[in-house]
Amino acid sequence: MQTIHELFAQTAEVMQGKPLFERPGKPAISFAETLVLVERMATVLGDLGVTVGDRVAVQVEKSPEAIALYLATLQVGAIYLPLNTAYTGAELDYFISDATPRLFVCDPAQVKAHAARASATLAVETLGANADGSLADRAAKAIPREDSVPRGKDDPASILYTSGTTGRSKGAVLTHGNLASNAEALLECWRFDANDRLIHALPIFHIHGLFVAVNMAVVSGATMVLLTKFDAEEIIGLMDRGTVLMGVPTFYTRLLKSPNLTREATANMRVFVSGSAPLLAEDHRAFQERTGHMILERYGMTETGMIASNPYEGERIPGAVGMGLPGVSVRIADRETGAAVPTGEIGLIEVKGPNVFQGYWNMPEKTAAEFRDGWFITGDLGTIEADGYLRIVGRDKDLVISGGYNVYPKEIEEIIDALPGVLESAVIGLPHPDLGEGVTAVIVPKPGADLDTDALRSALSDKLARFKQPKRFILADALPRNVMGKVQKAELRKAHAALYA
Ligand code: MLC
Ligand code: AMP
Repeated sequence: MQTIHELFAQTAEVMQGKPLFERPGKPAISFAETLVLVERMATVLGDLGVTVGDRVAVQVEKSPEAIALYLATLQVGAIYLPLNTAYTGAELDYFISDATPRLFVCDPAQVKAHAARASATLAVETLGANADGSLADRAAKAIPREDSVPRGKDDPASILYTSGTTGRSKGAVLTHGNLASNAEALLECWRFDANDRLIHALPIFHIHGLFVAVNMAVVSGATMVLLTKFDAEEIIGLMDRGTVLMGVPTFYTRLLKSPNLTREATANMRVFVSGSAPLLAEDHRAFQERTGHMILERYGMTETGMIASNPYEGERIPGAVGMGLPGVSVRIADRETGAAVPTGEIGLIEVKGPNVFQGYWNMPEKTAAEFRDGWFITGDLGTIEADGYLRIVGRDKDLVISGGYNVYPKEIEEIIDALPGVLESAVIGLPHPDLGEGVTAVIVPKPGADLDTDALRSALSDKLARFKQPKRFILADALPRNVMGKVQKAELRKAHAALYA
């Protein structure tokens, strides 16, 4: 098999001077230039002692150099570990102690906070959004390394942390085979090729922005218009030369708010892809009415990459996520017995295929618990109707998805419960007009305690990334429980459904 790095290098030889990266107000960077940058970074990684199987942890702003670092990590056979730029120092401590990386790359502005992490086994370097930082300086002087370390399909390429419903975050280990097979399936499915210009406004520390968007572009020879953050007007302005946009549902909710989103503005666009969270059927219909484009919704997960997609040709159904990608099998299983359920009935969505991850880093029991007869249990509830389309109807796992970011209530509840004056808490997702779901904490104070929501908010600020912090706090006398003593979150969601309306 060929790795994503090898596929990129091969494409770069063909594409040569064609732009891979375009950025507003900055010069374009071609495939050939990027290839040299990747090869220089590969030399630097070697100089820093990074060898096969070492982890390279990266918490940097989005830039072509950050993507080059990702590709260089694959080239030298190391394992790429991207981290959300919103993570706090406390959150980083855990990822670094669990993954024991050989190298940690952070933003130059953060180096003071992280310099003390450096040790005989961990190098700390910096990389900024403007090709600055110690790693960029080293790369500028390095001699390009052309050879790549041969890797097989089962060799690990990346670790992405995803929180669990119990306890600590788990590092999902994705292999070279996972990444390459998924990119190839998506290229075929969405007819994506070197003629495309992808408007890239997603972060590059999750599978959506990195293993879907970036991998597809670097392998196919497409050009990416790299934007540092989502800005509806900027994106609409770029559509006259763009062909593809990939986004979370919040992108589409926000685009629809602009009067400039019109049929004319989107005339050059070929396809709008949505995923990472449920797209509202009303947004789907409104987008079609306004632009004439049917958004193409797909379904994926960190542990599996992309699983299913509505067809490029053929009917795209609002509220459905389509069929399994080429080579990917999807089934609906009974929650208790694991037996396949009859057509149209609700059960757990389970997945098998070359896209499914190898397991959680150093957690064999947790890995085993999420597989049944070779099928990976997604924790999502769905149906496959007689039309063959998969529809996601809910979640068996306790998870909130806010603006496309996953937030695990358990992690937040544990931190809130440890605060003075708190008896217990329940964190829930409530319908939110912009983010899909708004993270909300229902808190029961200890008898006699006088809880102040501002104090609660500031107590969480250095412990949790901003997107995980509750948007609202609700004080309650007690939490609703069933006869087994389990907190009834569905009841809480019903009682407070209109909080953000
Ligand atoms: C930002 N904030 C959020 C947030 N994003 N809060 C909750 N949920 C979010 N998703 C915070 C900011 O820190 C800020 O806090 C405040 O909210 C307002 O910020 P903003 O300027 O409105 O946010 P913006 O930068 O516009 O970001 C919103 C967004 C972004 C939706 C564009 O969150 C985003 O890019 N989401 C994409 C996530 C993603 O890539 N998911 C893919 C996962 S892969 P304050 O208080 O400081 O002002 C996956 C698998 C699959 O799930 O299938 O793809
Ligand atoms: P993550 O763990 O961040 O990879 O998030 C994966 C989860 O996002 C899935 O298990 C689903 O719950 C959710 N998800 C992804 N795509 C969709 C979609 N199109 N519709 C509904 N939920 C989705």
